Amino acid sequence: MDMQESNGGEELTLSSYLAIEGQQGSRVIAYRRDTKARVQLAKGVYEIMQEFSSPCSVEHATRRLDPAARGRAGAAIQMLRHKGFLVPCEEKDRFEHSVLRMASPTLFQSPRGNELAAGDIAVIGVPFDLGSRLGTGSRDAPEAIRRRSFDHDYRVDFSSGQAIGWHDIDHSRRILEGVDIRDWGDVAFRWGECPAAFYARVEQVIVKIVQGGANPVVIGGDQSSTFAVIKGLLSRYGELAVVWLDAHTDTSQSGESSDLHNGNVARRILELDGVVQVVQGGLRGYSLYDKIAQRPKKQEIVTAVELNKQGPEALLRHVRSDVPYYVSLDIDILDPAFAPAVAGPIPFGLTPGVLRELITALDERKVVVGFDVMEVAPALDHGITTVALVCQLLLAGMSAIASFRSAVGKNVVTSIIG
Ligand SMILES: [Mn+2]
Repeated sequence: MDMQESNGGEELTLSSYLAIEGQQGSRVIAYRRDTKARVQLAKGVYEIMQEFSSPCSVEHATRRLDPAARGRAGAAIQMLRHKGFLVPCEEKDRFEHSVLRMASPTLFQSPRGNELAAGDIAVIGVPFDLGSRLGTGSRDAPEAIRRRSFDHDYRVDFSSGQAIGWHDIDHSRRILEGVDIRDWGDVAFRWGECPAAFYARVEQVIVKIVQGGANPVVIGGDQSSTFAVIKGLLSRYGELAVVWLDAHTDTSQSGESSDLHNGNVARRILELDGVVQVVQGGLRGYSLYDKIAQRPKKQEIVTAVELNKQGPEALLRHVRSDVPYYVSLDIDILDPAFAPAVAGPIPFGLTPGVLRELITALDERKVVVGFDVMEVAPALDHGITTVALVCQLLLAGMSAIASFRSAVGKNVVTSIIG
């Protein structure tokens, strides 16, 4: 393991959430109370961890070890960092005063991320639903989804420190292998502040994520925040196209033109100069006016019937290969029978299988630079029907981002920043 990679000069210390549970034979059981990550540590690894009882740089700790133990130290420290057992000293204070709040547990029990350790894919929660015209409740989604996500816990190979990913049975492939997923926590929301202040913070976090070389996965909240996410991404990519998966077009003209809510957010996004195209899929049902006839040139619409009948190709034929895509998923694209946890259910929706095949088809195109799942209102769920589904959709979306990253190569992505 290259010591440069783990930033040898930085001081690390033991997480304050660390608990040593006991010993099993020659192994020590370590547990993180917040993320519920439990790891069996070989005695040698445990001894390396103890070097950080008081803050210490990796270089310094390694030097204090037996020469025989030094060779394995890099990989062991990397693994301890991934699991969050070792944390940078300044991390605790930074979160206190920052735009983010720590999430506990993290999504898939992945390690925490921040500006110094952005990861490849950065997860953020947006527990905000004051932009919803239909009803509140999606503010609870980030926590509910993270809590449910333990079914698919993020694991790293013990010796290499690399993520082992997940096996996709239906497509006989391994996804997200070696991909560093980091949960940055929730964008901080303060009661009483004006929504614009919150959206500004969302944008700021996205800018930090892309500056760190990572790509974002966002868990809403209502879909109004997607506007801020896209503005943040434009700071890096300059031009973006959007796949908007939703039962509604979200292009309402009512109210002040400067307003932002989940009923007009797609129109506000269409108005952004850097957005070259918005392909909307999933529209259906009866509405007062014809939403398709009077649409701007860069808005494409694919109905739920077309998607259910023709599959992903109905939407994919509009997707270009020369521009990066952001995928925004309003969970009400699904039929309410499958995803009941929505404020505005509309029948005749997509089946989960069709939605997943659509995301997988986008994955194959290698164009997805960011992904969100919005509008899940856990209080309306039937048990865990919707949140369990969302956990799997998040894996599919992350895989699409990883495919883009591996196709472009990390260095090339960096050069896009300029
Ligand atoms: Mn929507």
